[in-house]
Amino acid sequence: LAQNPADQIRLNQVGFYPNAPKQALVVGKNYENFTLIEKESHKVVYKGRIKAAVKSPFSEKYTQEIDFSNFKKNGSYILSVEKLGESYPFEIRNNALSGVAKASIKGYYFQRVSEDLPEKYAGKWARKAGHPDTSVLVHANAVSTNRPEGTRINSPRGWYDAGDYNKYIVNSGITMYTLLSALEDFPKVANDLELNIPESGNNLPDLLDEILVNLEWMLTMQDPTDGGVYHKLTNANFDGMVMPDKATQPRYVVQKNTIASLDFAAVMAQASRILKPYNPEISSRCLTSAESAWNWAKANPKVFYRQNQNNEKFKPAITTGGYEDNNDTDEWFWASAELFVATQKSQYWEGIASTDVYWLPIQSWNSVMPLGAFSLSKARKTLPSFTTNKIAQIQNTVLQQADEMVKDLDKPLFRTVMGKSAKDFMWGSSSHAANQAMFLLQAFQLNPKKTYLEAALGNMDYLLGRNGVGYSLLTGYGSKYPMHPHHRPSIADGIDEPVPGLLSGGPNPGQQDQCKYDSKVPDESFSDSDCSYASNEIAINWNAPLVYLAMALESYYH
Ligand code: 9MR
Repeated sequence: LAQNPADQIRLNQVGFYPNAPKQALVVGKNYENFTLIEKESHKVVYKGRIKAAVKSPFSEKYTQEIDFSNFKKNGSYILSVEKLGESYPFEIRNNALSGVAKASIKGYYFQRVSEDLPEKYAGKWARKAGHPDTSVLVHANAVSTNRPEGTRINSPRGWYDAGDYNKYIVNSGITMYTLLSALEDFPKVANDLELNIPESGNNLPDLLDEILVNLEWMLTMQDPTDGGVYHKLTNANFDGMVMPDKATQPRYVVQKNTIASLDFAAVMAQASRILKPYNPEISSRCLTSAESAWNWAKANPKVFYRQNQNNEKFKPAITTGGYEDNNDTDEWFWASAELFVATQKSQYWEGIASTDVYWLPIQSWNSVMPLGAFSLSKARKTLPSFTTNKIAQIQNTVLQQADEMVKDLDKPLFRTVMGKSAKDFMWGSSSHAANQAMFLLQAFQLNPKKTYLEAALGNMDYLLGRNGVGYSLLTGYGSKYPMHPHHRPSIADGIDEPVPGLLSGGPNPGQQDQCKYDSKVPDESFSDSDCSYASNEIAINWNAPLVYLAMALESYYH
């Protein structure tokens, strides 16, 4: 079988920082020597031994590590493995990942709703505005006395969630948290990133301008008469594979519920804190909205969104993304944390004091306890002394888990935290890798151990090619990236290259779509085909931790 040697050398296909670890893997077990070659001159600039093979816990595959960390000279290079051949090219330079940071934020610009994307900003991916969302029906399952059946509301802008054209509050929750945190934690990097978006050149960082697009949409999803927040703004059914302006099905807001209201309250409270220095007026509007959403949740504490049950009672049936979540403990905790940090009112401390945080999952759209833990840890020095012990315990949990994550990193298949367990390969596994890294970076901010930072960098390498599929999972970046993501504009626009700066979901052995996969092995279960929504879609909550990670690395390693 003729194989491209570059596909057997798994490495970050974009770039390495001069003063950071530099590793690649070769798939196989008997390779011995490698050389580093300068791309232009084709001169050998460094030589080394390839390490002993590690067997995959998931298959019969072996990988061997190549380490060239000691080589620190800026330039463009390729690795050559004796008896195999050459890798894809990559760079070593300061700001090695600034392109990735910029592109992953610009990805949100390409997801904008209700707005033309002119060539000036969107290049060959220019397109017409889709979904004005100026006349959105209140669905039968969402009517109230103040908004009776037939009511229409104005809820424009925001970002399309993913490869589909709907807008979901729950998923906007963690997405906005993550982007706002990137702005809060790395303001200097944010200031330096020029995205070429319509707002570029105003006084705000482009990242903040982009965040405001979705923040303003979120604010319209709150019923001003009672503070409750709708679950999503959606079609009844997913659109066909058409451009946004050709997708004209009626739009609805559906059922206000507890979890959506709490996610909203958390984001708005966090935004009120972070936006204060930039725009005091929006900041105070966010806080008012946060508190009224919280009050709605208090008065309606167990209203869960259940799409199928709703469909039995209300027409039209809604069949788009569910984002259903059965457990509200973490949303209460997160909203309490953000509201307490923003106001220091004791009513918000109760939910924190009564929650044990002896263990934290990796954050995801339906698992937001860590977000509250991170915000409390960050704010600890500004909070009253009665909070000290509790927050110390929470911080301890973050640090202990980070210590667990970085243990024995010379043993897993990709020598990364990502992939230590087969469970890492779920729907949207790429975001899991980025979220693990973000978790480690929270630990790094609490206790600057190099191993945390280096492990976060390792997960970035995973995302950009040191993985089981040999793709850089970010469209437009690296030599081999997904060409056919499940992303309606990329499918319908007639342009070969997909819209750039979007993170593919990545390997998912669940294979919940009906597409052709070449492998069932967890780390290889990926299909670069546009039918594969289970392994090759893109989503706003997947790009966000990549933005955070890229900005963090730019900040620490620049
Ligand atoms: O990211 C979501 C994943 O965790 C779920 O397992 C999956 C199935 O419910 O849905 C994913 O979210 C999708 C959403 O429902 C609709 N827009 C596209 C999202 C990414 O696939």
